[in-house]
Amino acid sequence: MKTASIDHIVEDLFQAEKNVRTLPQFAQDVPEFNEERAYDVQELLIEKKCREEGTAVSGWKLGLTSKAKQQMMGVHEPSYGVLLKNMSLNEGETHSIDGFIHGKLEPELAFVFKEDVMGDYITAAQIIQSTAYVLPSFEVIDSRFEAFKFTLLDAVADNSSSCRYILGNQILSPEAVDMRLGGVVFRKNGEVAATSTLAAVMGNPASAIAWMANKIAKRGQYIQKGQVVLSGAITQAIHIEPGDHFSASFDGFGTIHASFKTGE
Ligand code: OOG
Ligand code: MG
Repeated sequence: MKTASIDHIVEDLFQAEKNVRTLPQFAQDVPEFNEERAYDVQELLIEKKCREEGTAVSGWKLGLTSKAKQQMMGVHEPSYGVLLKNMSLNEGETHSIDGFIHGKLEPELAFVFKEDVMGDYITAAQIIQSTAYVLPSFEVIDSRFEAFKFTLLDAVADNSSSCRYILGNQILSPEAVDMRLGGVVFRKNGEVAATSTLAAVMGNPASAIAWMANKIAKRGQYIQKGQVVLSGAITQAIHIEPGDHFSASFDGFGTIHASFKTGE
């Protein structure tokens, strides 16, 4: 596949996000487009965003790690993406949706690392051992593709629909959390929208992160000390409209909140 076409895809995805408009999905129409090329696009897109937006990498995100999300999107494999410092929002504030094309919100368990995690036979136990603390979070996802529809390769190129993330303020040691039975109640405007437990994320969110650690090792990358990793949505994602208030209560952690409006 020609470098020129890769560069073209990177530019289209960058401009779509910047100008808050959608693109048609492309992966099925580009000959020789495969998973490796899709992650090449993602890497170049992240480099461009760091350069042009004056930001830096803060961590990673997993996508499509739960059956609820896989069924919702019609994609049956997980993916990963990169988080940037300028994607981070403060918990409890009211956020503008003006920069989102068709943003959706999802509750996730976030991990913050106390050491580098390097290697290609990483286990869930090693992930837990290298984690400084875990905390509840929200991810705002926003696909740059029309009608939020894509194949796995489109979504990978689009940095796995990453948009913003919100970390809660209550932290726990990973050993203190039941990574399977820990319950989550996701509410929109006071009503229960979805309930689940942490096992929805590949049996255990730490296993999902181990999957990613092994996957990025193939590209010579690793989770670094201080980085945050979102382990993937525990429930389905819910469309955000101005005036919406969301909360997610996590067993043992309390509740995180996010509200949305139009305007700055
Ligand atoms: C892909 C990203 C999914 C998650 O947590 O499952 C994701 C998408 O559904 O747009 O972030
Ligand atoms: Mg997510």
